[in-house]
Amino acid sequence: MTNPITTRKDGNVLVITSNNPPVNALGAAVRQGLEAGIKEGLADPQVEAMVIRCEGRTFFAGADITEFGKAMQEPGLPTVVDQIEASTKPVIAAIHGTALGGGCEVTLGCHYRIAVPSAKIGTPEVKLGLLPGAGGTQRLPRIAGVKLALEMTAKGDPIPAKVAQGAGLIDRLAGEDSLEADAIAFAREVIGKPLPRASEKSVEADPDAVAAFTKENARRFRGFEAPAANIACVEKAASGASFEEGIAFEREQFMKLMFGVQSAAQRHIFFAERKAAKIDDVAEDTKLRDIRKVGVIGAGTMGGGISMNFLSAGIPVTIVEMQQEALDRGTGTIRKNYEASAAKGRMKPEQVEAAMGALTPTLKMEDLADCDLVIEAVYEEMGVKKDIFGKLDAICKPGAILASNTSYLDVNEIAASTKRPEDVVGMHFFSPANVMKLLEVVRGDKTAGDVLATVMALAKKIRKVAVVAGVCHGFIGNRMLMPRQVEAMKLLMEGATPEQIDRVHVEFGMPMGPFQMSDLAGVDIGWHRDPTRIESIRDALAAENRWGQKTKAGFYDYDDKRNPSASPRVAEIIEDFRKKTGTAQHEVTDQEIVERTLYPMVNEGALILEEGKAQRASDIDVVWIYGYGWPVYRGGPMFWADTEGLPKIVAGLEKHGFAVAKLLKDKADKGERFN
Ligand code: 3H9
Repeated sequence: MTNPITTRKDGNVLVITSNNPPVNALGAAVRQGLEAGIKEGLADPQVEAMVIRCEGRTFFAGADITEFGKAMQEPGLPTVVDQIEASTKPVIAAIHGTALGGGCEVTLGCHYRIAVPSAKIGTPEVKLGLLPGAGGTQRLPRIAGVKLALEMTAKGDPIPAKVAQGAGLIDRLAGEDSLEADAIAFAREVIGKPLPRASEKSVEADPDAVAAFTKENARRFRGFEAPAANIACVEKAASGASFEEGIAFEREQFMKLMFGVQSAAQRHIFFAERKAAKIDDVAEDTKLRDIRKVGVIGAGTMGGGISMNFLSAGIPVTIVEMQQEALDRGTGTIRKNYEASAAKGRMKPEQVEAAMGALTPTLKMEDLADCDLVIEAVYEEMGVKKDIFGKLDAICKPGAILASNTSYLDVNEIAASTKRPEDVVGMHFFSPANVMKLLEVVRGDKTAGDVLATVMALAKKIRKVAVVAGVCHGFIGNRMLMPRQVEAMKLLMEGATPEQIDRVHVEFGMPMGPFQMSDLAGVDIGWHRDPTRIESIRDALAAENRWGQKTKAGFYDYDDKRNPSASPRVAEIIEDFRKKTGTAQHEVTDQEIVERTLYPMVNEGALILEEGKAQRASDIDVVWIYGYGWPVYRGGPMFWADTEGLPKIVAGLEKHGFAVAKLLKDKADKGERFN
């Protein structure tokens, strides 16, 4: 393997350059090279200062995550950072792209930092269930103060170079195209000056910062272990402890997190998300179709949300409705949503106008003739969808991609209503479509490889995480939701309450439980609309206009601020059904709820894999993390099953009389895992 680190002398400055594509991760060879580079600079009497820089698209994006969990090769990153800081000749970090995690820590070890204005700096370790373990939690508060150190470490979002400069994290901004030269010039300026070393600084006291920050973010951090560990490390730095004591504490916390289940789960999702973008039988270099203009059919909640994704990415959208009133309402909602973002400071007024200016509302399907991609987002009825696709076939230009936002229906049947089934694909967005990150890309039997590849690439452009699913009822996500909802209803009949079942799910880490979800989505979804026909608890609720949050009553009662409370009326309805059906009652434990609502999801996931409807178990995990809010620290249902132990899942399913999927049973018997 060639050495990723090279050095060259520019007069009295040694330039140490890393070239380790794609993101200059700080793997063993890079660390060894950096150590050698610093030694070379120190040993060479002609060298009076050093610059550390990177080739390629970014400065070091962090430690090499693929090395985690394996035996660490020397030198470790903390040692390298210490060596840099201890240098008796000034070392300057020259930053472009993103200096993240260990990359940020390398810069904190340097005596000075210069960055291009477009660069970002941050410590995202918390998103991997970790903390900056190469001195970052101790050096950051010493340089940037306790408040910013808490923000950066416990939340993990990078900050732009300009903001970092304001906080003292960046000493100087370089020209966008002259970083190396500017860094060398900067290095020459500081030769002979006293060396500022972060570890020698004291932390400015900020006594209330930790308590205030913890309180402010309690909701955001619920269930996660890493934020508290990051906070504890910064608190240690602010406690008056010596740098060495702080580092020892940081190390102890880091190792605890590193070998914990949560970090393993979060690292799994980091790679799973990236793997999901790869389609096993479609070549990575497949030529993509050009998508310059998108059409959306339907200006309802879904169609509007879908349109916003493209408008926000600067891709013009033509939106079609049947009636002027619905069209006006839909475009009005899009504007209102953008203006709300602007009011919160997330967009500039001119960006709102630019997005709205790229939207063409129309009542004529014919106006879709020049679109490169058309997404149908009308209600779920096969007849209506087939009619629309038949018309699109006649209207759209050759090569246009025709997509359906269906969440359940057979994409093959929809495709068969056109003469170009190879151009037809499912693009299942999740509501609210402008917010939720997941996109299920449904691959029909005849969908062309370049159509799939184009849609996957487009997903990245509109900042979605895309997962390929095969055609089956409900695809990956909704198909797995079904057994959960069915069992939740059965548990109600057997003695559980909606509050108990929802609480168990929320304590597990889900944003809401099955009944809270029903109330949010609408209890009347799929209802036959005959109030005299009452065959289920749902029918009874719907007949009484208990349609969920929108009518302020569903499985719960709601006040004007949509705060839920247990409903005595619902308890009566449930009791009535229990008696009517003569369902045997027993005390339902929280553990039984887990076994009967979550284990069947794993079982369904195994069936989906068996049938080839998902490419890999990690794709299923990605669907549930980004589409339904499965807690990322549990790594998705299939990863969670692995951590619980597959034999335990199988035993639980058998105990409750479920038919266990063959793949799940086989894996459990062989001691294998899904991931
Ligand atoms: C850390 O630093 C711990 C230290 O504090 C303590 C040590 C003691 N390692 O995302 P992309 C791969 S923890 C290994 O698609 P983008 C990635 O898997 C680390 N591989 O590109 C992908 O591979 P493939 C803290 C990595 O342009 C390829 O690079 N740092 C790493 O959309 C391209 O990635 C972080 O958490 C890595 N660190 O985004 C930063 N990073 O092509 C993590 C990426 O085979 N990285 N890869 O699928 C990122 O956030 C983004 O990758 C980045 C670029 C923003 C840099």
